[in-house]
Amino acid sequence: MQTPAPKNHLAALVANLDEDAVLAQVQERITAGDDPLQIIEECNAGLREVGQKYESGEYFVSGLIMSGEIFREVVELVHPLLEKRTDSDSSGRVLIGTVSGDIHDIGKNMLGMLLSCYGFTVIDLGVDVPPEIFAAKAVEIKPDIVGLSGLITASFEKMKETVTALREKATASGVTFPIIIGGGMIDQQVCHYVGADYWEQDAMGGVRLCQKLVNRNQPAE
Ligand code: B12
Repeated sequence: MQTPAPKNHLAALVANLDEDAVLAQVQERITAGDDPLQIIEECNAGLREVGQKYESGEYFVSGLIMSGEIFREVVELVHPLLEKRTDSDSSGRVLIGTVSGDIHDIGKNMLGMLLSCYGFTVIDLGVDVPPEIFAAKAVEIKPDIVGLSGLITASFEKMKETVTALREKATASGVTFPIIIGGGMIDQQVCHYVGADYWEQDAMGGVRLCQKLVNRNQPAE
């Protein structure tokens, strides 16, 4: 269990869903020249606390949706600074989407926003994406990494179908990319079952994994 941050800290303001105070502090810190990624990390800590409050029954679904909205607004403020720091395609391209039959997208959107904050180009196929669309887009776009999101038990089967379709189409077209999966109930066992290469518990872990995978593909200097 994470220790809650002091009241006026950014993480605590996010955890308390204090939208105005969050945006005011972010704006102040941007003006003061604070590191934008530090701001994102603190907001991410606040989001984890929101998740815990939901699990403990203190927050309802509306709280989760609200926190996603606050995070989106923070990213909007911080993003221009990050764009200045990274050349547009420097970190690689990640194709993401929520698998067929599943419409949950708060977590996927967070992953997409965080990836773009860290300089990745994100192509988001949205929710309820059929396996054949995922596969066709992957072959067309040739991403460095494909990320599948799924929150409901029924998604496991669809993830398996999507991974199979991605691999078949990629092999036939001579394209390669690692497949990572994520979402609330994903673990090593699910990863093994669906045949993905990697899994991650949270979006920040997903960013770190993508950084590792892309660096592995860089030619040695
Ligand atoms: C919000 C929510 C909804 C909202 C979704 C709004 C939206 N736009 O997404 C609404 C109300 C629409 C909804 C609908 C339904 N829901 Co719902 N929902 C939830 C809830 C409460 C929170 C999910 C969420 O957004 N969490 C916050 C985000 C930030 O967390 P996250 O998604 O896990 O993402 C994090 C990580 O997992 C990771 N991540 C996510 N994706 C990926 C991908 C990659 C590649 C990586 C690296 C990381 C990553 O990054 C995020 C940040 O760290 C969960 C309960 C829960 N505890 O998860 C139930 C839950 C997922 N829902 C559930 C169900 C059953 C449904 C419905 C079927 C209900 C119904 N009877 O109609 C429908 C689904 C319809 C469908 N076909 O999809 C069940 C699933 C149970 C099961 N075993 O299948 C849950 C677990 C609730 C429960 N305890 O019963 N839901």
